[in-house]
Amino acid sequence: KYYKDQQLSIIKAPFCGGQAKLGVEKGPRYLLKAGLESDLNGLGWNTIIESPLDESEIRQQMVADDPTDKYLNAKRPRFVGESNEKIYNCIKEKVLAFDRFPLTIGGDHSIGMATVSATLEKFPNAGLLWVDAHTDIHTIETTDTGNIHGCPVSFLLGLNKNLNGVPKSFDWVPGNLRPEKIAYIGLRSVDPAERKILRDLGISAFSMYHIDKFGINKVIEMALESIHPDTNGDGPIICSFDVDAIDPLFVPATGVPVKGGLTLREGLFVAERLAETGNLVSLDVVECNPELVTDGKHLFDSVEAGCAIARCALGETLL
Ligand code: 4U7
Ligand code: MN
Ligand code: MN
Ligand code: MN
Repeated sequence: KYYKDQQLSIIKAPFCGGQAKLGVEKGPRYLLKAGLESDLNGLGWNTIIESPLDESEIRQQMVADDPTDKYLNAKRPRFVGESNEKIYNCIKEKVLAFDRFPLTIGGDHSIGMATVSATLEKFPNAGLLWVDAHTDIHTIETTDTGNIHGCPVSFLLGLNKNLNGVPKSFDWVPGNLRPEKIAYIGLRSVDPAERKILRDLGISAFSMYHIDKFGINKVIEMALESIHPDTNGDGPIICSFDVDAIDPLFVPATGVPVKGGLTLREGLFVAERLAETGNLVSLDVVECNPELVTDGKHLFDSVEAGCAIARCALGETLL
């Protein structure tokens, strides 16, 4: 509906600076090695791969650990801001400018500030579905861990007003997403300061409690209605899917696992339901960290789940 004849770009976002654990920069390479591109070709998508960041350079920069790159409570703000600006420009200039669907594979979830910002410029009316165990809405002042992968939503909302210490790093972020356009699905780890932001801004949040109470289908319906209230849920949808929304039983290879999550089927159903709407305009699959496993089965399960999310959201089970 929103793009030319099944043209899609896979944007590799091998970034790890939004959190502390090495390895998440390997996510894109592992998802591709598992056959993601040919799977999507099999579904009829014409694909191009974009690489705005170099995996080994990112890893080296992470290991080198510049001690001056800190601001307020945030760790590595310049690294995060400058890397994300590259992802943002790539998606705008090489993907959306050519009416291609952006599928961004991470990488840590700080990249959501780039992917969502870019897509919103093309689809200003889009709603954002943030599928995650966490709300990722800390500001650089409220974050306790200092990990900016827990902050991208606050950047999208323009909540970080005091960026004087890192003036150039985030000046590309429009920060004009309206709180009414966001809905969360899968929550089960929300810090007190995040809870306050959610409540103050009246953001729609569907936790695991709501999924148990209403069922996943009803929750998705409620989430879509809340981001597009005037059209019964119909309108462009941006989905940023953190694999940790799914229970660590199914996706163990992720940086901040929280028990009690979506079953694999519930997670894939979210993706399938989005495909069914025909309204998906952008998808991120993030936070798969191939280094955080001890046995090969866990690695395979996690990478395969990441690929399956993308395939389902892009029509696999609709055929
Ligand atoms: B992810 C956390 F404290 N809230 O701020 C934080 F629990 O992108 C976790 O969803 C953030 O994986 C998780 O560090 C970020 C923590
Ligand atoms: Mn998460
Ligand atoms: Mn996240
Ligand atoms: Mn095992």
